[in-house]
Amino acid sequence: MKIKNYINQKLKQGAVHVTLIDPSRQAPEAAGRLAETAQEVGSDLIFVGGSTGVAQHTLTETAHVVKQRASIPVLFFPTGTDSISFNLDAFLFLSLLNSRNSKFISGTQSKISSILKRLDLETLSVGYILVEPGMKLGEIGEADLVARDNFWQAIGYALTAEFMGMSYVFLEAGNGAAQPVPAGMIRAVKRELTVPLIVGGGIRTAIDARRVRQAGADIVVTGTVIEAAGYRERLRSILSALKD
Ligand code: 1GP
Repeated sequence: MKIKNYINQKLKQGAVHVTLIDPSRQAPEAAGRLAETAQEVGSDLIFVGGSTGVAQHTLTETAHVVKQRASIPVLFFPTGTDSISFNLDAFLFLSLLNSRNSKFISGTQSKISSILKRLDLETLSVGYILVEPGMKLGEIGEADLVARDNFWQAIGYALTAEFMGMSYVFLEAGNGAAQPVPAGMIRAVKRELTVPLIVGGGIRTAIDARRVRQAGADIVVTGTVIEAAGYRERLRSILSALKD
């Protein structure tokens, strides 16, 4: 419960920001520097993962270096990959609720749950919902994407997650999406939920971040924004939009 408590404490103070580090996008050392910068500008958590087809050794090494360089919690984010990291602070136990393939809903999870139990690794259960455009994650996860104007379907999945006892609901537009999940959808889902709402995908600017936050996102995830030059300033402005 250590990480969950940490997040709860942070949520009492306002929005929580997560920096997603994709191990396939840079060398482990560079990932370590990104983690350090993320922490320095005020990110609350780091997710490592989210890549399609990252080699196990790259993931393990990246996780190791990121953990060394950052003192904020680092969580494993297991989307679209068979590689797994057990050496972080907690494990996002994600179920892709709108997948057509049961492997992504509970199949893969059932193969690793005993290991997680034996390792005594903290798990955070997340109802993961892919919204258009979904990007590569939508393809790999064989998702029946929620249409951007179908607020009722988004609410339906989000409440399903809550009624199933999941700790978080995650509305995901996909890594590298041109736009975030629509503000109207976030607002509609947030109105019905009691568990914290995570929103990610396509959030690149302070304006995006503020819009998503004001619509009701409790936890905001950004990834791509750190993958180009000038990322420190961009991240800083996103953080100030979220924390002011
Ligand atoms: C994590 O997929 C997101 O939830 C990250 O998306 O890379 O578009 O920020 P971006």
